[in-house]
Amino acid sequence: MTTLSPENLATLEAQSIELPSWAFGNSGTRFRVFPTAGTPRDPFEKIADAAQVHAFTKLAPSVALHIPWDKVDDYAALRTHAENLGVTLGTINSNTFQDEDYKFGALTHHDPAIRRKAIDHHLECVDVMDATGSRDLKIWLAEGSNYPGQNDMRGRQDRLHDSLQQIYARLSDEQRLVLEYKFFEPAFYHTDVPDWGTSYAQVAALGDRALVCLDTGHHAPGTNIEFIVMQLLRLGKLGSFDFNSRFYADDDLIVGSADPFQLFRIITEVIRGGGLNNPEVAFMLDQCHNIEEKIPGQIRSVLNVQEMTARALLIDRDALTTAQEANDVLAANAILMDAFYTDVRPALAEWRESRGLAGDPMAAFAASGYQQQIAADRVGGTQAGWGA
Ligand code: RM4
Ligand code: MN
Repeated sequence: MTTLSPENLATLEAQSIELPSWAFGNSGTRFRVFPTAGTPRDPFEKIADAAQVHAFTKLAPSVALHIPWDKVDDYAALRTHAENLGVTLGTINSNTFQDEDYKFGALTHHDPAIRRKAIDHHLECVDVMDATGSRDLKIWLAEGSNYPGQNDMRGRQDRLHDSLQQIYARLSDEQRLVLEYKFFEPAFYHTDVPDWGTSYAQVAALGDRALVCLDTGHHAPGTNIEFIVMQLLRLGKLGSFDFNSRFYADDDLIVGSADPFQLFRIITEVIRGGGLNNPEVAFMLDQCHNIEEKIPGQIRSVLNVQEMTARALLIDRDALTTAQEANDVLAANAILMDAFYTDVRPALAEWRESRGLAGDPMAAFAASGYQQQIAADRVGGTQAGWGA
């Protein structure tokens, strides 16, 4: 059996992955949202489900919230509830993609009243962050146009800068703004923050506490995502990951399911660039479980990240550098592939048991009875963003 060195195990023990509250709600495609038994009825129940993932894996100590989906009257109570369950509240996600007023833009809108409303929504998100103790405000904008000539792209970029500046000015010294990019959808002709370069240009103009969020599902097919990871780390501007995987568009499938090798390559660059277990680089999931069970879906996800991290830690860096500098193409590639093809699952299971965890968290959760309990207790829950 492959063994993991004490140094590698210490690294793995320190790993933490933030869960998205929305992963626990019902979601679907634009065709149908299939409900599941036991779906949370409010944000408190979403946190309870997320805490299960952490209890069985010790990998997911925080939960990201989405406003207004996770709006509550008393954020201090939500925070205490989370802490009592052994997790904390993490990144606050703004939402300017479901309001009639934002049909033609929000932070980029040419109408000052609508732009003001969108900025105010973000200021309200920072109020929430103050109450929840969250560090990061994550902004993803559904803004753009569908037809050439529809909008003045330059004007929108200028207004975006102004809007972001007003939001950034509201942050405390400990808080950060992360700007997520996505190459298309819901707009199909142009998107206002389509790529890492645009996100970088916008956040660089704000200051040190503004960084880029890289969602692994937000690139054109064939994009070398690990190159972008390398570059953002090199520039000190990689603030966070939204992990998920995709076959076609923004599929939001379980991370590492569509292309485990891509996840391995990304984590390899994270390690190379000093981004692993670095508080400056948040690991988060951004996924939806449309047809599979949600809590096991999240458990599978964090285990996939852990497994690929363990494999990437196995790369013999010294041998790799030697091979690279000797221009030994095949040897260098073989060193990487040896690590990738190593099955670390038995070693991870043994290590989990040595820490008092179940060797197989998926099986342990299934045997715990939690799923049956929530299916019986929670009737009519839809807590989700879409089609609820
Ligand atoms: C977007 C984007 C955001 C997420 C929403 C739900 O596509 O990835 O990160 O907050 O979906
Ligand atoms: Mn995302």
